[in-house]
This record gives sequence, C-alpha cells and structure tokens, in this order.
Amino acid sequence: MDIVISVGGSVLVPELSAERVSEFARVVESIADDHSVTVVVGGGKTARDYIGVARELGSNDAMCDYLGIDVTRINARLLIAALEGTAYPEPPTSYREAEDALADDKVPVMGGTAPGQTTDAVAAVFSEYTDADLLVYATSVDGVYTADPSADDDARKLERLTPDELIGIVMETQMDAGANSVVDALAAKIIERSRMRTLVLDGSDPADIECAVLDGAHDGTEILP
Ligand code: U5P
Repeated sequence: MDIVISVGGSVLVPELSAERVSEFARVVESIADDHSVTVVVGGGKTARDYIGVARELGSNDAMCDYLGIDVTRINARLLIAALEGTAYPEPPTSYREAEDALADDKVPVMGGTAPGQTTDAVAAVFSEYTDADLLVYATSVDGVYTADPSADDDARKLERLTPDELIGIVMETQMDAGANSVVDALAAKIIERSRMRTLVLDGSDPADIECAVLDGAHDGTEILP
C-alpha cells in the first residue's frame, strides 16, 4: 500500500525528547518494511509560540505561516535524524521532490509547503497526488467529534463518517496561522474530492499508528465516501 501519515507536532514533540522521536522512527520503519510511506510533520506548540510572538510584532498571517512552515521542517528534520538512511535526507519542499524521494525508495519526511494552510492539507494533497491507498492523521485528539469536545458537553466521537459530513464539521474552523482543528478545512475538501480512505486517530502512543496501519485496529474515526 501507499500510505501517507500526518503526525501532529504536538504528538511528535510534546516536549523535545530523543526517545519519543526514536519511537516514531521505529514505527515508520516497521510500516515502511512492507509499504511505501510518506510522513508529514506538523509544527505543534513551538510553531504556535513563534506565530504568537510574530503576530505581536505586527506580522500578517502569511508571514506567520512562513514561520510555521519553518518550524514544521525543523520537526521533520528531527524525525529524519532518527530514521537515518531510511529517510530522504532533507524535508522535501514540494510534492514533486517528495515523489522523487519515494521513487528512490526513501521515506520523504516533509513539513509545510505554502502559506494559507496547515500540514493537514499537505498530507491530503500529497495523498491525492500519489493516489495513496490510506491517509492517516495521528493527532492529539482521538478522532472526529460532532462538535468541539472542549467547548460542547454533547460532542460525540464518530467511528465513521463521510467526507461531506467531515466538511460540515470542520468548515466552522478558522484558517488563521496556527489554527487548531482536527483536520483543516482545505484537507477536508481534498479528502472529499479524491474520495480517499482516511483515518483520524490519537497518535500519543506511536504503536497505535502501527496497529491501525498494519492490523486495521484502532479507536479513531474512519472517513469513507
Ligand atoms: N503552515 C502553512 N503552510 C503549510 C503548513 C503549515 O502555512 O503548508 C503554517 C500554518 O500557520 C500552520 C503552522 O498553522 O504552519 C503549523 O503547521 P500545523 O502544525 O498547523 O500543521
């Protein structure tokens, strides 16, 4: 299978720890033994901290986005370091470059590509571009809820939903730099048009990603047309 795994920055580096990044690398290597894998890494709290300061300094959203992209690539470099020769040595800055890395039998580990989106969209576009069989969002929440569970006591986790239903849920989310949503609105639109099989799951324990991909066992949300 061709698999794209989007790893939230807050999941890869809740705080900087070589042990944690190594655990993720082990899972990526295990999946890459039998599958073609691309990893897209987010910016996490560090990106949001930098964006917050830049905003205070008067930077506009696009400028903040560039700062966020730089942080996603720094996080990607940590995973590349842990993957040693398995990974392409640089975070690809374009989909074409990531595709070339795959053709070379390397695992591309990329961050952001362009302002106005998050790495959720990067993972969705690359999945579409390469006709991936499975797109996995390993996030800090354990699935897609009917509403924001931190704001709404009636929010329910969904085991399965259609891309159209996902769009309905995420369309309310703001698109400003550093925004947090289970999956950004652009990613949801791309998942819809490409009709891609997508999983959203809690990535706090990297072994859960391995189980989901290799055994199909997970407690998250499956998005199926
Ligand atoms: N970002 C972009 N374009 C990308 C990826 C990320 O502008 O292709 C910026 C956004 O401001 C985003 C931040 O909120 O970097 C951190 O990425 P993420 O952790 O939200 O995916």
